[in-house]
Amino acid sequence: MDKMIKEAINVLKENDRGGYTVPTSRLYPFQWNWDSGFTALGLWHINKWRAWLEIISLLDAQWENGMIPHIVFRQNDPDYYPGPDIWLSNNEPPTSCLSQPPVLASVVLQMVEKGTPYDSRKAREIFSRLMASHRWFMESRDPENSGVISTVHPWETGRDNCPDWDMGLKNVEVPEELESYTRRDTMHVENQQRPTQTEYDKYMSIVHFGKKVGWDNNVLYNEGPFLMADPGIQFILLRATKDLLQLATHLKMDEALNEINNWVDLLTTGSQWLWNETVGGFCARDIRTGNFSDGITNASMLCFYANVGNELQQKKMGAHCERILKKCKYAFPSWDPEHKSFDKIRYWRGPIWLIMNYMIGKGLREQGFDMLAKRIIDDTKSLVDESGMAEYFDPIEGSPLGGKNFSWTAAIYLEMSSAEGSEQIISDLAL
Ligand code: 9WN
Repeated sequence: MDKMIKEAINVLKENDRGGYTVPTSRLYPFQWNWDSGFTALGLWHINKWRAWLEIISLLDAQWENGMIPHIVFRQNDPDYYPGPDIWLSNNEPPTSCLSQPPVLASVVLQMVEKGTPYDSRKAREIFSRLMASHRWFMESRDPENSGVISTVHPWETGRDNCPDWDMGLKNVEVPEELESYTRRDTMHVENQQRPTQTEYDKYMSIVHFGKKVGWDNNVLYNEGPFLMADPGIQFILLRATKDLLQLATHLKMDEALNEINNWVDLLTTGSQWLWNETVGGFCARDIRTGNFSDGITNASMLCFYANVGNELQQKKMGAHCERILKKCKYAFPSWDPEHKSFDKIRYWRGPIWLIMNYMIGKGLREQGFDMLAKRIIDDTKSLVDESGMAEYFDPIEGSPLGGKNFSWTAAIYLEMSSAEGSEQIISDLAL
């Protein structure tokens, strides 16, 4: 255990690029949005100031309209495609032109709750930035004020090639003028563990469309090639909004309370639109056709984290959780192992992601599903103890997949170890 704690600390130190952390070297050589959020949780146990810096450096790239971009390019790097010269964001620092699941307010609240008066001061400085980013989601990704948050690109969901998006991607046409390109990801990770070429062509086609319309969010919503609702973004945003409310109360930002309370109500109502009666669970949904995805994912399980659903719905989700755990040696797969599209090694079509486990475990515990929470947290720690700080893991074999020495894996390991009493060991080993 001490050995792995030391290794986790080293991973975070090695991936530090001076004020921000890359997810892993070579494969992802830039700063990613939700990666930095989770990484800050781990850094906090090593160096509190450095944890705040992780968040401040990400917010430094926030757009004027409030959007926190999904990638920040502080230097070019030929190891990744598509880089800054493809996105052409026309701002400083250059960024991608989409966002990612908004975990920041939850991370900041946690740092403040566990922290010192100094942490409250920092949070006060960044509170209005967080408000602006939530406002951006509520306005740009839900222009109809329905409480259902849309997403215009699978990359924005952070669960890039999950079968949830297959139906939406089917309608994306690859334009003839799409420039030819060379993928870099498959030079670092085996093909079978990454999205397919067809999926990549569609990802790039959406980027092509976005650029053509100057990333106008209204056009993307009304005419864009892809428009789906993601239980991941919906539940993470709802949880983060509730956390923002707590933060506002704690920091005495009373003038913000009304607006945040309205968002909580709206998102709670909108979340019901994701309930798929046929599956008996929360699923992704195509906003234009109303068609549902038919699989339970690790994002569906975030209903507990957001505390969404009535008693019966949560009971049904608990039953899905139990059923799925029985099918896997390790928890929690990104796609239902009993579904025909399950693929235990291909990225978001089966493998386990520690950040998702962290949020699922937390939610289950808060809603009183203690046994399920324990299984998920125990499995998460075992995966790292047995297979190291991989990007993702095979839920049947437990083997490491994707990139190695991964920042958010290391960070979640530290966060979970600290929750179980290793706080002192971590700070001793961090010296
Ligand atoms: C595209 C960095 C990111 C994560 C995402 C994960 C993967 C990128 C990619 O890596 O996405 O954003 O190139 O595959 O899907 O969740 O933030 O770790």
